[in-house]
Amino acid sequence: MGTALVYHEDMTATRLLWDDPECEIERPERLTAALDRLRKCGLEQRCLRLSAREASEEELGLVHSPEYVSLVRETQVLGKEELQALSGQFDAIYFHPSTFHCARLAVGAALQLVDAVLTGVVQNGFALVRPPGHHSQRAAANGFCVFNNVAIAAAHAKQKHGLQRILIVDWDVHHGQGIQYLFEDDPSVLYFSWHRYEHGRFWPFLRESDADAVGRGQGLGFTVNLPWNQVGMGNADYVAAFLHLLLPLAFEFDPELVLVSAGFDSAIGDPEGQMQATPECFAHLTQLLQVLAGGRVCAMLEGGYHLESLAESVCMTVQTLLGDPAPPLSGPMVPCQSALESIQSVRATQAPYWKSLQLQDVTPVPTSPSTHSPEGRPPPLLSGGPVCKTAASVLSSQLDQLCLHPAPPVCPAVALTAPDITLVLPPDVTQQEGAALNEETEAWARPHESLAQDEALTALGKLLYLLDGMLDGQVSSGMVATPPSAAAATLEVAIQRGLSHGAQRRILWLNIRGKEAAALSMFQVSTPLPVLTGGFLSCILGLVLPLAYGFQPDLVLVALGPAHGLQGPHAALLTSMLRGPAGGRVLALLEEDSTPQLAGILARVLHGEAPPSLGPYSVASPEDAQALMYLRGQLKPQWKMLQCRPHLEA
Ligand code: Q9C
Ligand code: ZN
Repeated sequence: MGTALVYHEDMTATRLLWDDPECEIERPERLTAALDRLRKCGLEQRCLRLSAREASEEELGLVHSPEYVSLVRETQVLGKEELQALSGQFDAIYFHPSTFHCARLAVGAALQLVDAVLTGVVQNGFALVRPPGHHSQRAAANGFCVFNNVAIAAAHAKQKHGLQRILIVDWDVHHGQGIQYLFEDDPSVLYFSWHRYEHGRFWPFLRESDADAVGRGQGLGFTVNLPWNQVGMGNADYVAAFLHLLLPLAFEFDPELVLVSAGFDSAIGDPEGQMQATPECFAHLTQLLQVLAGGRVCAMLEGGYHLESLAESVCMTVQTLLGDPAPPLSGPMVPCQSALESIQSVRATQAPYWKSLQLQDVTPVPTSPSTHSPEGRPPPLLSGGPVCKTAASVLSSQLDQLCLHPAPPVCPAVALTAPDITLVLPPDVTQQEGAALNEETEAWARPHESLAQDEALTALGKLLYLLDGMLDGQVSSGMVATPPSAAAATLEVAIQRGLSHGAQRRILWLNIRGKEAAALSMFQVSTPLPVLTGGFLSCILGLVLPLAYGFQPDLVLVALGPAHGLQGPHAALLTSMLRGPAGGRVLALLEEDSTPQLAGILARVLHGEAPPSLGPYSVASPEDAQALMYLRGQLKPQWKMLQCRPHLEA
């Protein structure tokens, strides 16, 4: 199942016919620049191209009044003076004789995309459209938007496809107040928008763009506004907003479809947004959304006025929809204080409506955890104790030393409590899978008794071959199965090999194998991995991913031991999400008695396929929540991506 790209050249027709400095940035080149770049990068060719159709008036009527549709229809025959006069009746709007046609194509493109995804023609897609839609209201054009493309697509998904839960993620830098108004009392549409707000001093200057607008009636809690009160928000701020706010709610909501109001005026260089997030960030945001709704993600273009930044960001989004790994993020992964203030304020405002926000950070971090440590006292920080006795005992002294380094190359973070190898390789190297048993493998194996048997040696050879391929950039991700008796030694060799490969490497090692000795240091974290969906997700979103995004590893090693205790969908979700911070370089190490189904599901997510939905949300147990809160509290000073509130109370 592929990715659709919906477009029609006619949408370049509408343009500003008079002088208006506010409106001149919304120009035809926005579409041609994006499309040219998609072609140059070979991305357009990889998509299923769909030509946009015009939406019918009945479809427009799903959200707009008949009078308003007539008003726009009649602009087709107006002269320039009349168009300008009519445009003046709205805020930041220009009409052109082609506006009605273009705006109907934009809506039609959104509808075709939703239909293609919901009928299983494609997995996901992007609608390259103008005019944009998210400011448009039932009876008003606004902010360059004529018809509300995304809102009509959501109404259509409900009406024609019977969907009951649709998530709209509006990452445009402006508040999509049009979408908010249209769904504010509707609990079947969860609307999330972040936007430049500056305490109300930025367009559209609305009180209802602030964090305390949460919807009304049945829709209470289904409007989520994240106002940015400063410009300059960057990659760390956007990723933190997703991990600590949007994703907990989104998993709890469990959408059947994700619609993205994909405006790129929130990217670096944009004159409207004045933000700092790089185009790669949109690859990460896309990837983070693809774990929802079984990967059914439909992105529709909204704003984005810096042509280079827009084009590159569109490419990043489409490339990620196609399943490619997201490029690493640049810059320090440290959210700014203003971003944390905003995130914390929305979390507090929304907490009454969402279980996933409760029990987390609503009380001060306890000084003594009740359940975490077997001895009933907190494990000592920087104890340097082994993460896992079997696998890590030999490494622990080495790790202790590494902990002293300012940029330690190993982060064996988060020791959370197949028959032959399945390789995820580009087609041209798949054939060589058995070729790696050589002298070097034997040399690595020699110190380990458990690696003496042929079977273990063969697995090690394959692992080393894969590891080299990943670190050289020829292989994106991989999976290896080892005999259980050789697992610990194989893991150790993998880490040492990874560290000794070329320049300094950072490896994030997740060792998931059941009960562990409690251990906690800046670079060793051990915690039970909760099995309830809520506890599992808070552990992944609140601990594992922030650590991983903060650490920015060159490689993630996920070792699933015999007692890993994870259900297939949980393991798939974790593996899939770990591709993000590692540029896709995830190596899964399975012990051979793992089920073939698990190997299959992991192979698919490592390939870029969406993990299956986890299904209905079940809340974390108080013990799991407490243990997590304690760990986060201990690690927050060093790992800034764990923070989701400013540190004034510290
Ligand atoms: N300098 C979209 O991005 N002008 N619309 C704001 C502040 C209106 C933006 C002026 C911006 C409309 C879809
Ligand atoms: Zn915008």
